[in-house]
Amino acid sequence: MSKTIIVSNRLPVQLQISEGKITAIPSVGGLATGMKSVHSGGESLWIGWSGLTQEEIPEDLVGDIDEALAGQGCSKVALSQEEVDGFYFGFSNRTIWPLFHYFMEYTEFEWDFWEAYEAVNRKFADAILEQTSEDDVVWVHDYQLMLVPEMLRAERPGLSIGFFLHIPFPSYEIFRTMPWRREVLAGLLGSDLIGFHTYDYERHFLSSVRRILGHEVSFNEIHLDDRVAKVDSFPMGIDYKKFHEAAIRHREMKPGEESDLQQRLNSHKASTPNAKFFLSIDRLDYSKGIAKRIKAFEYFLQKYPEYKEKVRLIILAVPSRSLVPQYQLLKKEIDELVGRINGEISTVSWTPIWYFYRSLPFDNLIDLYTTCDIAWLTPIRDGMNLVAKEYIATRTDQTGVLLLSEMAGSANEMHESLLINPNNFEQIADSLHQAITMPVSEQIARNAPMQKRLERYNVEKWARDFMDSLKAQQNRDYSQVAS
Ligand code: ADQ
Repeated sequence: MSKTIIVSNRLPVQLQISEGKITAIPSVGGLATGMKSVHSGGESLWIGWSGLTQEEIPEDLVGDIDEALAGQGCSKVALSQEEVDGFYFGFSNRTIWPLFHYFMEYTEFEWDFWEAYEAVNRKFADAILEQTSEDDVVWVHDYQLMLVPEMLRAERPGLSIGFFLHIPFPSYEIFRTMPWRREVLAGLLGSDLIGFHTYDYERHFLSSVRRILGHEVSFNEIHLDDRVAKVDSFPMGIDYKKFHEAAIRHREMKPGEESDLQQRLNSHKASTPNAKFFLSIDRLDYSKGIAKRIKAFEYFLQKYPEYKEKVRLIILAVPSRSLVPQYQLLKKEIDELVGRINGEISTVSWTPIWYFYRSLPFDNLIDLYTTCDIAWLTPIRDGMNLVAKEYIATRTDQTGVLLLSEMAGSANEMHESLLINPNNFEQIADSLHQAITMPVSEQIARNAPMQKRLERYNVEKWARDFMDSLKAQQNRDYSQVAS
């Protein structure tokens, strides 16, 4: 029987070892959250790195770990600290991530990083080949593994291979600056199907393939020597039901059942009845524009001083890639900005910014989504942005306002939100004012169609659409394509 192999840099569980015991903690992040509902039970195998380096795993626990992972349908690729440094903290997060998010000034082109990236992609490919037979379907995820499809194709030409990129694919002018542009494109073209969140990313990719590799491209198909690779957009959805139903349960909670966070939010709401809460949730990443958002908040209070003591910005930033220098600098910048602004404009009864630098349990996310009047999600670049979708899914009475960046992939599907350019402080300040004063009827009129769309195009449908398209591609008769 053919099986589906999901491949990603990180497995959907995180292993921690303490006092000789192994604990598996669910991972935070778009991919882990999204694919959870797809990877259920024994019909698929998920291959990836466990999050622990070989040096961190005591030899006598290797067997226990493999067994624990196998129980969850997972199999690990073992990586050394040196490999993780070069491949993950190096090429993935200091070359590809900034380049693909248009942060040229942060992009480092280091040969050592590239060599580590190639070697680790090879390790992944070998691990996949070991567990796969010719009639299996392999779905490779994201920018850390762009060479894997071609490595698999070279060894097993008949394999059905799909690839999905979770981040933007940049324009040709940006992409072509990379010394290894040909290798990366060739790596991706080992796939039968290459998926992106939006049509724009797809277009950028096709343009690079045509101009850099010179392949013939017709519509969304790339003609290779012996086969055709298809490119398409699959905007990723969320587990709508999970978020919506959690919000319904949250609404039905009786006093006393609420979390500490919810009680604190309630008491602040009660003390200032007309106050509005703005919510900002992201991984702490420069692409998310958190520092800019804080500066825009300061500007908003200068332009609309009547909102002093009546609004509060709640920032939840999840620690991320804290070994990469750029992220350490950003953390420092945000700490300082929050400290300065709170120091300058707080009053005895009002702290304008609440800042949490941590990952929160799911129930607390629901507390925040359901309590905050305005979600302010304005990344500078974002492949999709699932938080925007999660916020709308939890608004069971359909109130609430979403302020969303035009630069997020999700803006394509959420055009009823207040779309803003994250660099335009005037527009942001005016949109916040519009959000605060928006009549409930308008909030509902905007949110209702978005909810419907999110419910229909949920993460299961996303995965199904991708898999169906991959299977259709596999069954194509190339003799007809060639004629
Ligand atoms: P991310 O950059 O991680 O994902 P995003 O799409 O917003 O960004 O997903 C974040 C996920 O983490 C959400 O599901 C959210 O619920 C969860 N989360 C956020 N803050 C949390 C907290 N404090 N505690 C617990 N959970 C938290 C990448 C790309 C995105 C793309 C996704 C999926 O960068 O553009 O949308 O992959 O493809």
